[in-house]
Amino acid sequence: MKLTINSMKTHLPAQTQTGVADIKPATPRTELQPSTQVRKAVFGGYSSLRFLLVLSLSVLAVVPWVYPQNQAGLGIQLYAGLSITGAVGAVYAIEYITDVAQTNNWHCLVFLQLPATNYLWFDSTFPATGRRFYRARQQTAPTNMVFIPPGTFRMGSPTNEVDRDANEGPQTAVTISRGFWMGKYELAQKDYQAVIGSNPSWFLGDSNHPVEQVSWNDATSYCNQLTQQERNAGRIPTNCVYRLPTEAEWEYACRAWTSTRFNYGDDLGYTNANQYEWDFDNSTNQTHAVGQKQPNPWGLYDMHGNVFEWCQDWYGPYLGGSATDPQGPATGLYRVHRGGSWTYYAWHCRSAFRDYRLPGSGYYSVGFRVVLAPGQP
Ligand SMILES: [Ca+2]
Repeated sequence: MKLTINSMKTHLPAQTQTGVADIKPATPRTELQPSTQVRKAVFGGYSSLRFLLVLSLSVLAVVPWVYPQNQAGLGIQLYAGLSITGAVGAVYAIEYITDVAQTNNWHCLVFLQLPATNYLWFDSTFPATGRRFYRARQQTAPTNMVFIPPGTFRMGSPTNEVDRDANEGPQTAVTISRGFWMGKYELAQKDYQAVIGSNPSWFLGDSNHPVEQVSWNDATSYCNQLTQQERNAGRIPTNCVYRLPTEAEWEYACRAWTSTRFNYGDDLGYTNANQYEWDFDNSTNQTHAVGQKQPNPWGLYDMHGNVFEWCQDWYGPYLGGSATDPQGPATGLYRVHRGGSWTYYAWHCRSAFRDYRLPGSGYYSVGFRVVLAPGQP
């Protein structure tokens, strides 16, 4: 594949070797802020990393999370990617447009957690032809959400796991290819009420309890309304969505790179369960305010117990082998919910335990938590 660059010459900084581009910054230059740096790049297609080392134009800019896009500098780079300089662990929204005249049409591709102070990111979704102009905007953590990094894990339980169910296998090697934000807590009644205007929960009195008796349809409707609300307020990147986690995302986040029965260990005698979960043995037959037990290694609370959590997927058997970003069956009768609940014994709150119900009905043992992730590019 040939990189297509039209016209022009530029005045190159001394440390660069070449640079030709027909792209100019879309808006006037502004002052850089020291805390965030953003580069834009444009390139016309590539077929190998070696070929990437040809040419690009990059624009240094500062674009905090909710600010309008502004830019702040111009430099020529020798790679067709996006070079980001920032603090290790900071999360950036990588966005692109295809037309610099349409700066209100940025599409979010990925949330990137910076692995090094200087990091070169490549767009693996780049089409065979065309152009993309990129920017990276540093994000502050959305309220009560934690960043879940991409990675690979073994979904399901091994056949020798104590108290496992048959539908937890065959284990599948799953890659979660893109990072996402996930609710630190099960969605509380007060949060549901704030968006929907009503509270269907059975256990009323403390709005910090998880919302329940929400059907899968109610949960997805909540996510859609929250997405619209936050987009209108400019608080989330363009085309990013709040949604339910896929079943794979849920288990990946629950496990937090653990492979034990629970994300705090195997606990074969269930002697430590009380520290981490509300289950039938300690719940006194009710839900409890979210976040009262110990979190998992990534800071997520109540992944074991309290209420089950609706997932995006239809229920179906695991396929084994390997999969990237699995979405579950294309259709089905039941929707998956995960994590066990106050109505179930501790062994049903294991990381691999699966359960499912009809999506049109609400249940007092089932709630949900949301994720924030890029939508369709
Ligand atoms: Ca739960």
